[in-house]
Amino acid sequence: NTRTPLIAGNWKMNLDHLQAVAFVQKLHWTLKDAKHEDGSVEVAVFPPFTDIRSVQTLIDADKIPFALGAQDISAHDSGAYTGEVSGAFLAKLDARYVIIGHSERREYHAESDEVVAAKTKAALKHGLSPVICVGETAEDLEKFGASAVPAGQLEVALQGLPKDADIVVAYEPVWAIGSGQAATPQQAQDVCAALRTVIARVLGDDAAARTRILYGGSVKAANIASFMREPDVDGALVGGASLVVDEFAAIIRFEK
Ligand code: G2H
Repeated sequence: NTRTPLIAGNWKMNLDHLQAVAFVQKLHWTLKDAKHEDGSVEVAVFPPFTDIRSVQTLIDADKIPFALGAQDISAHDSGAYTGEVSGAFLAKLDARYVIIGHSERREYHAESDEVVAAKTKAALKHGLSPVICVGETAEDLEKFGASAVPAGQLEVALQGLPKDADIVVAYEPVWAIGSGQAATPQQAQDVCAALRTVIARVLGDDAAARTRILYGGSVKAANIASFMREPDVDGALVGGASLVVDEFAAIIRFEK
């Protein structure tokens, strides 16, 4: 396939803006001459909102080839929504991506599939590429198998999108997040293939062939290659391991 692998670092609520700048600078030095420089791998970092301006300034000044993303977005454009952040503001900071419906948002902020769908539309409206997160809990896995819940979540998120929508999908089994226990490459492949079928059904074959589907959940340097060998896994959404320069650099340098 012709999909460019995407290695995405979801920092969650870690690194203030000073730490963020130091981290990105160090990661860039560590990666000098790595393959992301020639565009064969795309690297994106997802800092907390308060860091985005600082990271953007650094990336811009030093011509660092990392894409920038946010961890959440408001479903609204502007107005009386205390504490929320508009996609319009993120776009002005050159953010290219936004994570939507991460399981931690679904769990701690009661984000429903409908909220995820509304935020997905808001992202696209402002020219951001939504990284739509789906995944099953341990309980879902036992009751329904691996694919049913994430496929259902994705189906709702994709309703009404244009066929050429620029989206990314992240499969993150909830039981594998931050647990140290990643899915097996075969499990990840099976669900990512099922998700690609959902994209084909809702948005068509071209969208399915073009859209990158990431695996997330305890990805580290030691297991990245095994996931990247799978035909329907186009990259990784990395949490804990994206906070350690050498570890994240090694993930970006994966060899199949
Ligand atoms: C899943 C993942 C990043 P971790 O949440 O989104 O985190 O790699 O720490 O399991």
